[in-house]
Amino acid sequence: MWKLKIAEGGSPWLRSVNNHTGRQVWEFDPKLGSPEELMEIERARETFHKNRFHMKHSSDLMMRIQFAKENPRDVALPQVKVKDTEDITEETVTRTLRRAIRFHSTLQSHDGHWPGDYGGPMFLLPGLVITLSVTGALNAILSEEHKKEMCRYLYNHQNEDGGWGLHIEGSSTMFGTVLSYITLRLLGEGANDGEGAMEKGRDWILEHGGATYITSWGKMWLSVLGVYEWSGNNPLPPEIWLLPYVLPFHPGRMWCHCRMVYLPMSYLYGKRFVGPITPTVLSLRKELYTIPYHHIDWNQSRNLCAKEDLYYPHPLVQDILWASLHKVVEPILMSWPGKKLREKAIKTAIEHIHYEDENTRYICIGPVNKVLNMLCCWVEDPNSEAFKLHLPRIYDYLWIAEDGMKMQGYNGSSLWDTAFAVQAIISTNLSEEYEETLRKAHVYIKNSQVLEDCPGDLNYWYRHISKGAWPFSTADHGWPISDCTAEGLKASLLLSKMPREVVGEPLDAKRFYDAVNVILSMQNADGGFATYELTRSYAWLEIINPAETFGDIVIDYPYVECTSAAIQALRLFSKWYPGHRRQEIEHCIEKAAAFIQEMQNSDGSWYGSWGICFTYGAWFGLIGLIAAGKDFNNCSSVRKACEFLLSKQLPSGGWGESYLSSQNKVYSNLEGNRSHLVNTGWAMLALISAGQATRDPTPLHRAAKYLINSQMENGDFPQQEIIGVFNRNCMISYSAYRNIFPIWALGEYRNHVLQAQ
Ligand code: LAN
Repeated sequence: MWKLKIAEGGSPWLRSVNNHTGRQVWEFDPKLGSPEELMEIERARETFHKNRFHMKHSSDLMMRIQFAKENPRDVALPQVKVKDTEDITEETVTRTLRRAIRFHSTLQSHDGHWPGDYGGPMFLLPGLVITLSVTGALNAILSEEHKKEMCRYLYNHQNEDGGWGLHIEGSSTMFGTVLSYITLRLLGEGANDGEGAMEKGRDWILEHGGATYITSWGKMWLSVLGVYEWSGNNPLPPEIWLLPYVLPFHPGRMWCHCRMVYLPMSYLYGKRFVGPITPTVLSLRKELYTIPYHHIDWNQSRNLCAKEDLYYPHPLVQDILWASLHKVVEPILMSWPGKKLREKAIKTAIEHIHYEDENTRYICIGPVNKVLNMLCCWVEDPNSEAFKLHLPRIYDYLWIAEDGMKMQGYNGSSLWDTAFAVQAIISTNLSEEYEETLRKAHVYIKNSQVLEDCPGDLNYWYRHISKGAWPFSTADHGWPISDCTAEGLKASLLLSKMPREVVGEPLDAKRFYDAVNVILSMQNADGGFATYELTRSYAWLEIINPAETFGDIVIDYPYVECTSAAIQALRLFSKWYPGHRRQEIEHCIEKAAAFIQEMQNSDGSWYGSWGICFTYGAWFGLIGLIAAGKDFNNCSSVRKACEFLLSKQLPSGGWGESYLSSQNKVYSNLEGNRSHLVNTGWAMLALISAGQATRDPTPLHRAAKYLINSQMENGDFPQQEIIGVFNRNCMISYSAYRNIFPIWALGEYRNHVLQAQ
């Protein structure tokens, strides 16, 4: 049976700054599991498989089954429901909350965090499997059980038309389909296996023009594997790293995720690296194309992209730029004396790769550069220590649920979920009943703060300060993020005001000051906050975004959420530490609030945000303004935002946004106008903070009813549609949100709506 292990090292090649706090790794042990447990898991798998076209999101049941065994709950409180005609009583809400928090507490791991499935994107696992195949490490790293579960995952997420999407709920794309198909083949599936599934996948590819129509990132992966020629790629010259920083398109000015992904890509491109040509590779060359491989016009293929994949089409200037680089500059750099420059650029690139690896303890900033960096280390030297240090960190990205084994979008979302869970529990005013949970969470948050800046000259490495920041996942990952720092700070400030015999020692004031310092250092001149760094260049740079499937990736844009989180954290901090950098903080908050108002659309909504656009934007937008001292009476932005939200409430009482909201920047309900627990939670939190209860509590009662009635027998809430998003077009799972947001919203509802009546 599979078992989730928390905060364990176990390999001499693993490095950690805090004894692996937050590390989550699944291991297979054939000796584990009673027949009943194995049956329960099998049943969960079968149910998922049976409903897979209709319910594409798994419910993270492998972990939940394990934790239910490990942390049995004391006597469960009986369930409560509210009838349509009935009013909600305080007793009902309190009971629902107790049941929900008790349940959620059983999902907490011993190091204090809430582990969970952070899957969703379908293009991540292929990068790993291609890298492992090319480096010959596949069988050493993936057991037969791993491979079986990965195949299960891929088959489970094949769409009815035979293709695969960019993410689990997306319609089929060439990027998703070709990569998933290849991954299955590399994992050992034959071209006609899967009871017709492989054939259907291949048909999808061929009917849509063949693999030359894959997006640019796909072209890169295919070239590495040897099933596509490098001359069919648009140039990714590593020489860009040698240019002066004053140029607006210097990679040091780009969004760190974009910079960190194109860095190893440019190394591989500069070397034109191709893995060993195996019989499978030769066979794939035949399987993926409509014409014989050696007849393909690679120059023409550079700019092909299936219409299903095209979210951000290349503007003409980009095509001209790539064509001139391809035809004029590349030939120079590939032959003497231009080659000298190429060698220098490649050396610079690998230096930056090593720096990133070392300073994330080989986790890397995300799943894409993780595997690309690992590949580059192997290409540089297959026997290198760096490659060995990379290998055990692969498991940090793998997660298993009843739909199979996937590669996650990060090495977990642990700090983020823990900071939210703490705030949710505290909001209920029932904290004294959950002391143990809060104490453990406190330990986790304290252990996850980043204590040092990265080494060396930060400017040389294009790095912002990190000391005092909180990351999204673990301290070993260590990249500082503006809103994670803010949420970490808020949660630890709240905990510092609780009795220390109960929740443990508070953080030293100095560590709060460090966090405040990070937040203040991340404000842009326009008042807004981006994600990991200051915004370092211009939005027009998006014209050179070559990734057809992603929007808004080139620079780190300021966002309403990050800005709002900063306001809230600074406000809370100032309340309890009024003497520290007061004026700077006031000034920062004022500018940040102005930015939030500036970002609001004329209909009162906010987009340009990370979550599913509108309800998430409204939650942060409104709470930020309120924390900055605006209110319904003195601020028209607040009024407009409330109106906007109220206009979107559904007959079923809640709110439910489709991922199309984010893609199209137009508010879109879920199919059938269904409500979604998480959207409903966000909308309630926003409205309650803006004083809706005193104006007209009816919409809040209706929403609360929906939340209460959705609770399941065991205190859990059902998993619904996928809720997170990045780069406009790709969805990502936040598996703890179905528990956190009903608790938080009902907590606020209990204290600010019911008790205020
Ligand atoms: C994340 C995860 C966390 C998230 C929040 C902190 C919630 C947000 O408020 C700011 C943005 C951030 C940090 C974020 C940005 C995009 C990420 C890093 C991700 C969604 C996790 C995975 C995604 C990353 C870009 C995936 C790799 C794909 C590429 C296109 C490089």
